[in-house]
Amino acid sequence: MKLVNIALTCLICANGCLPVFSQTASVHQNRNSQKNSAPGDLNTAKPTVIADSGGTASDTTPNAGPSSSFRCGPVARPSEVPWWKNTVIYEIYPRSFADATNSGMGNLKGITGKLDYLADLGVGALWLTPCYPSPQVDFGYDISDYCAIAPEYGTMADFDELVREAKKRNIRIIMDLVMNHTSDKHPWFIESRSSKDNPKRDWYVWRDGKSKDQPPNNWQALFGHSAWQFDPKTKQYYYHFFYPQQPDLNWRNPVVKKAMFDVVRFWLDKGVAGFRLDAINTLYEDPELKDNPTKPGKNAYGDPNMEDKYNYLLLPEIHAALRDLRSVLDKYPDNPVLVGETTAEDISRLVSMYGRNNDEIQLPMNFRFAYVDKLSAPLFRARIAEIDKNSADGWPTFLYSNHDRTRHYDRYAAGMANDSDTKDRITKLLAAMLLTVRGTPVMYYGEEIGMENRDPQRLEEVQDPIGKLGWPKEKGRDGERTPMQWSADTNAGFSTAKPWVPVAGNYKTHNVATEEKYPDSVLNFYKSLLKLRKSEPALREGDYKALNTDDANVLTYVRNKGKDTVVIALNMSNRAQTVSIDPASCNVTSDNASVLISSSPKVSGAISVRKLELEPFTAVVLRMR
Ligand SMILES: [Ca+2]
Repeated sequence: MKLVNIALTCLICANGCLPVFSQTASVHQNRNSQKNSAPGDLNTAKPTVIADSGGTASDTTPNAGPSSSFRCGPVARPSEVPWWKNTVIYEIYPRSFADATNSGMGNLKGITGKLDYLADLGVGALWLTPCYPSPQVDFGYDISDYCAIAPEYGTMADFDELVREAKKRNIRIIMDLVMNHTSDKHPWFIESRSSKDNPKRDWYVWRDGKSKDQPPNNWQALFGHSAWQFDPKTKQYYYHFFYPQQPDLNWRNPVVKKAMFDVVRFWLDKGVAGFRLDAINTLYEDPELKDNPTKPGKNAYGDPNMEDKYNYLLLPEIHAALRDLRSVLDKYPDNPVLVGETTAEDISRLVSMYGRNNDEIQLPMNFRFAYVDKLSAPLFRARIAEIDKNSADGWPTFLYSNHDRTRHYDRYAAGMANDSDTKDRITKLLAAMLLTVRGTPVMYYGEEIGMENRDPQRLEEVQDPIGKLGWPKEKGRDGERTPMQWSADTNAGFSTAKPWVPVAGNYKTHNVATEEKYPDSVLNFYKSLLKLRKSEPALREGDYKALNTDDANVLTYVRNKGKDTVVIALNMSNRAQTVSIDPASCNVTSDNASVLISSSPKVSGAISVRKLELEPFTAVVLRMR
């Protein structure tokens, strides 16, 4: 799968004083989804779950509720283990999660109505993709008011209720923050484009053309064609890394930075627990506007391939901006967190996002892990190793899927399986890795029930501008944004009205109501893992050590904290495998183990790790005795 970084946008405040954010998302151009697979029976691979009594979860106290006292509170000192190391983040695409008003689109009241489900599932923080007022050119990532709620999603009172009700269930709220750009309908930009001498002219990136009818340079927008838009009124071009309706803010103007940080305070004062930073790589551009190097061939939009060297690099300026942003958060109690949509190109850039003194982004999302494009024990082993012992001593953050990325239920089965039984086995295997490796997992709504992708079938169906521009080569991102599958009823129980995009094909078998009834469902496997994670300190805080590192088929590792030793073995192949683990490699003397969780009923009870037999795509979690 060829992956390309894309940007999405969203905005926060409307009233002159507040800032704008822009968000960049990672998007793929070629998809391997198995979307046409026929829905099958719910999994037949019975997971064995042996409840193990244990300690208590340390992820207990959510961010304090709305309170104006936050603003001038004492500087927060990190507790021994900040909450964001022990939690599991769950990404919600508000438009598709739950529709409380039967409008065909999701809304905040819908999310609030599902908090009991989310608490029962066991996640601790909800990252909401943008729900600010927006013309929806890029589905919320083009923000026209950073400090309000889009009417289609509800009211600020609805948001306050969501924060309040979530807190009662020990769940925090993380907002999406789009700092790179605003909507062209944001009052800031309307002022900026009104005249060359407007006070907000320098809030955006305006330049003269290189010559008549020639933009300032050859930079291309991520969503196709020139990144410069000519404005006839003032006869200058403005810069947009994403759509023309998403003008980039000028982060070299300190007033812009101040305005955006005011937005951050606005939401922290409302009790949010942090921000997911959109498209953070795009914040700064080369001040000399040097042309980017071109490469052979053309992209999905018909433009020359190009290396976005001078408008996408992590220019040094980004680190100072992130440190300043972090210092705003650190003045609030309960360790507010920054989650970053960061670069995947190389590990050093990812690690740099933690900051030299761990003073920038606490949780830069690891897209190098998410971009592993096949079930491969060596590849995943390498991607885990490079971040587990990183030079910044940063805390790892893992994910597979999001609103820009084909659902992994389809991705990893591509080329191997088209039946739901095998896909369920693979998705359980991946769940076991995500929830037992050292770091903070980020789940995408619906992955816990095995939601599949549903790409548009015809151009007329496409909602996502990327799909409209790139059809048919690029079908856009509608396929991973389909309505949450709550039941086998019409529209998957999401809404009685026609949903804004069709539900995915496997909703009859893969939905919350049905899966809750089956002990062996994907949903109940996730729940068991999330519960185990809370009760096993080794899984949350223990060291990570890879075992059997030459094994090409089975990823095996041990997590250890004090006397608590847990071994995880994941057969990533389509053949049965036998694994032999040396107890000494786990710092224990006995080869006796008890099965905590297995995705196969054939591995259960007390066993020896000297000879561990694993069926295809089987995951086991063992406690060493
Ligand atoms: Ca920018």
